[in-house]
This record gives sequence, C-alpha cells and structure tokens, in this order.
Amino acid sequence: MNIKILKDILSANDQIAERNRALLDKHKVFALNVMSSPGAGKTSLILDTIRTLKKRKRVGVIEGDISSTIDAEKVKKERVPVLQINTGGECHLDAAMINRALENMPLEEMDLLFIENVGNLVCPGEFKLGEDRKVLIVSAPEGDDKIYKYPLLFHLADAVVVNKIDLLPYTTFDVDGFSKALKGLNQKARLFRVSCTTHEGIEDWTDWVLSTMRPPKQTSRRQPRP
Ligand SMILES: Nc1nc2c(ncn2[C@@H]2O[C@H](COP(=O)(O)OP(=O)(O)OP(=O)(O)O)[C@@H](O)[C@H]2O)c(=O)[nH]1
Ligand SMILES: [Mg+2]
Repeated sequence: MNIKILKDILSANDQIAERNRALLDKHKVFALNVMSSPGAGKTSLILDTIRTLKKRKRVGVIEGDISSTIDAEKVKKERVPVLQINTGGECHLDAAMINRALENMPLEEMDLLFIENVGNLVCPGEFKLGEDRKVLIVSAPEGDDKIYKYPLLFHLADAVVVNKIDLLPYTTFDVDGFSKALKGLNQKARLFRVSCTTHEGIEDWTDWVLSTMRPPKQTSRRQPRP
C-alpha cells in the first residue's frame, strides 16, 4: 500500500512537471535543475554563471531551501529576477512548488532559468520539476566516493560539475577515477572541473550551457531532450 501511495505522489508530480515544461516551452525559457549536497557550490556556480552570461542571456533564478532567504539575497545583488522557495522541512523541491514559483516570475523577460534545489544528494532525484537539464555538483572535499554511495543522481544527470578544484591538493579526490566511474554509470553526462573561487573551468561550463540551450528567441525551436 505504501508503495502505491508513493507511486501516486510521483505520478501526480510528473503531471505538474509536464505543465511546468509546457509553460517554460511557451515562453522559450530553458531550465536547469541544479542539485548537490549542502555546500558543494550550487549558489556559487549559479552566481559565476550569471556574471559570465549576463550580457548574452537573460537569467532568472528560483532558490530552494528548507528555510532562509540567504541565497536569494546573494542572487538579487546580480539584478536578475529571483524567487525563494522555503520548503519548510521538505528535503527537495517538487513540481507544484515550481509551478507556483513560475506563476510569479517574469518568464517573458528570461531565456535561462536556474532552479537551485535543496542541498541533498538523494531526494531531489525522485522529483521531476519540468526542467530541460539536470546538473549535479560534487565538490572535491566531499570525496570521490559519493558516486558509489548516491548513484541515482549521478545516473540521471546531464552534466556533472566537480567544484572546488582549487582544493584538490588538500584532498584525496581522484578526478580521473571519478571520471571513469561516471562513464560506467552514465554515458551521456558531461563532466566539468571548475573552481568558483579561482574561476578555473567556468568558461568550459558556460560554453556547455550556451550550447545545450535552444537557439535564440524568435527563430528558435526547443531542442529535444536527450
Ligand atoms: N575553495 C572553494 N570554495 C568554494 C568554491 N565554491 C564554493 N565555495 C565555498 O563553499 C561554500 C558553500 O558554497 P555555496 O555556493 O553556498 O554552496 P551551496 O551548494 O549553494 O550550499 P547550500 O545552498 O547551503 O546547499 C561557500 O563558503 C563558498 O564560498 C570553490 O570552487 N572553491
Ligand atoms: Mg545555495
């Protein structure tokens, strides 16, 4: 019975995610669902990406946290539309939360939407939001074993970002070994090595963001999902 209830919740979530998807399609907004454990660098990567792409793309951000507006305040300083969702205890965002957020965002004025999920390497993987791509960040100090311990998100990701590479000399994180493990689990995921502190690797990352987005508005058609 419990399993049936969980299935019902997930299928209701998927239906709302499809509605989000249709709304984003209508406004030609490309959405990235950014996930990681707490503190791996979701907000830092979003901020660095905004600073790099701001002149070329109109960016908006939905911030998901259990509580506080700390991340939304940081994004607001970049003068882009931002909306904070406080889940009040839930360890992930769901499609209904995003649906309400989208109703309150100026979608006509946006090309690219970052959705920062709640810091968690497990639950966000179960809930589709209507996003175009899933981005997973793992940071060097967390350890390269996370791919074995929390495989679902690594399996689902379209891009995996190893962040805080400036700290690699002080950790045992083996990037080559991690890269091999990722290939074994998920052939399609692109791997990026970045530091949001030194900005190393950020250009490779933002080049991918631009290339995976649809062509500019007016002439554009949505690219198929991988
Ligand atoms: N050394 C180093 N520190 C970083 C890097 N990226 C982020 N940080 C630091 O890591 C801490 C957490 O970064 P955030 O961007 O807030 O991480 P987050 O994933 O958004 O965290 P939550 O929203 O709390 O889950 C901050 O103190 C950042 O300054 C990096 O590339 N190198
Ligand atoms: Mg954050």
